[in-house]
Amino acid sequence: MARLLSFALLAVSWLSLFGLVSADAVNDLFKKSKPNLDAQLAKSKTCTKDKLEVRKEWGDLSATDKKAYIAAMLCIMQKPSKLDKTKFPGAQSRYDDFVVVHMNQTMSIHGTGSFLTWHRYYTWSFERVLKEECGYNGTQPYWDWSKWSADPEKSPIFDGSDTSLSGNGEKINHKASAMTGAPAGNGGGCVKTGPFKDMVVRLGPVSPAVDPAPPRNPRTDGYGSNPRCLRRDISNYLSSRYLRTQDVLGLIQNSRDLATFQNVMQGAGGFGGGGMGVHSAGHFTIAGDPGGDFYTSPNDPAFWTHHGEIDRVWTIWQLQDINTRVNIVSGGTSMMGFGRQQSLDDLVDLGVVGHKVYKIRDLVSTVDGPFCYTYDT
Ligand SMILES: *[C@@H]1O[C@H](CO)[C@@H](O)[C@H](O)[C@H]1NC(C)=O
Ligand SMILES: *[C@@H]1O[C@H](CO)[C@@H](O)[C@H](O)[C@H]1NC(C)=O
Ligand SMILES: [Cu+2]
Repeated sequence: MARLLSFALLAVSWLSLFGLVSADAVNDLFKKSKPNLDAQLAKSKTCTKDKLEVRKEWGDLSATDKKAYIAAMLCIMQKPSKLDKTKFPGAQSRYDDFVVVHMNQTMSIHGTGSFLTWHRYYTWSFERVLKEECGYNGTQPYWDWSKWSADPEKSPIFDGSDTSLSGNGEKINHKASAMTGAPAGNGGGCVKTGPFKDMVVRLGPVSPAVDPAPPRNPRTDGYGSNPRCLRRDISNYLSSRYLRTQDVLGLIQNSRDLATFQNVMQGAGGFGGGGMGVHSAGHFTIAGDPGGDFYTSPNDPAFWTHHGEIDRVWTIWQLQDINTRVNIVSGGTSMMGFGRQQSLDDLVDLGVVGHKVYKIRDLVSTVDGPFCYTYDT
């Protein structure tokens, strides 16, 4: 009996050592915590089960649903900006408004206490604008990185079909990324396939991380109009190392507190030393311009599915213990922990793309405050 038990334990540790976790492991964790979602709903002041919206993985949407999301995104790219044209000449569409708001606040929303809540509200606001200004009926889809981590170019998000968010950039000769150390990917040039092949990127660059460098913006703040193509440099180099099921599972299971969770998620070093957090790994799997630019990354149409997944992973982490993991904030007001510690009463203001200024405490739960959504399992 004891021998059997130790054999079983040995088998388990070998399995995790080799990363042979079930592909459904993260989903299983989510399923097991569903009673906690019900408990959250029972306490919610604003959201009820019958109003609850469900966000799905891109690959699980029907072709019709995918096309509706794509059409709504193309629609807000045609609607006029609500920003002052003299201050933000590069912001010509409603979509661009989102990019400007992210550029403007970049230094206070990454590596800070507001990172998770800010990006939750930001992604939700994008979904809301698609609905309210372009008649979209669906929810914000997410990119389950792990499902496609072996070959992201084959994923339904990046396969270049008319139900994708466009494919890789054209393959051009270029240097390895100075930012991540990843070798040159399979693209690097302009995206020439799928619904966003004719998209015009105008804002930035601000901190370009691609070779060859994009043309410089006419203004030092990056808000000038700098029309150019959408570029990507997708490869499996980062995804096959840092976005596998065991990477996401490890992030959720090994992060005992919020500071650890958000630092590892965004950090240079994952658990087990070295490596890269899932947040950076996702962004630099898309890479290119603006995808690999810290400031202007929302200008790539795949940004929202990436941040949908960031939000989903945080949601699953929160649901493991709703008494200690929801009503909290951790981190400072400026990047890398400088500035004062943030509090739940700090404000999150999305300007022209938000509909209200919220406190961080209003944005910590997906089923309270302005939110009433969850993720499929
Ligand atoms: C940029 O940020 C400042 C300070 O947070 C804010 O006052 C201003 O309204 C922001 N501008 C835009 C366009 O979001
Ligand atoms: C959204 O749903 C409404 C009501 O069901 C319908 O009338 C409308 O055509 C739908 N819009 C889109 C873009 O599918
Ligand atoms: Cu961001």
